[in-house]
Amino acid sequence: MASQAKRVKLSGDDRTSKLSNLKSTGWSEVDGRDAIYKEYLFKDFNQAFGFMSRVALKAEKMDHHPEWFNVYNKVQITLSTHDVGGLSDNDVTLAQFIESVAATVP
Ligand code: HBI
Repeated sequence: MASQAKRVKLSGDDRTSKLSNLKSTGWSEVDGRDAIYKEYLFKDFNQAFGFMSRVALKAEKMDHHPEWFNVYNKVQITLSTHDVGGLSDNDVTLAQFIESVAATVP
């Protein structure tokens, strides 16, 4: 499966470059963990849950799942690859997809 090929822990310049791009869109590194985090605020629960539904379908298709928390219009997302104990290209791909979905929410 494609996502298996991406389950290699990012390191070195590759990790630095990809993290830099993600940070430019508001993602941040998690203290004490090789993971990234972003919080999204939507108009209401309907928009938040619709966003989560779209991301969930992509996550299932990738076989790569976010750690997330939702209360009303807020969605807090942490991404890391459990199988390698840190960030992989799967997390980069899913973060980029998450950004693309969030950009479509009015
Ligand atoms: N999601 N974030 C994340 N990290 C994983 O390692 C992972 C996953 N979803 C499914 C999954 N791994 C399984 O495919 C493997 O544990 C077999």
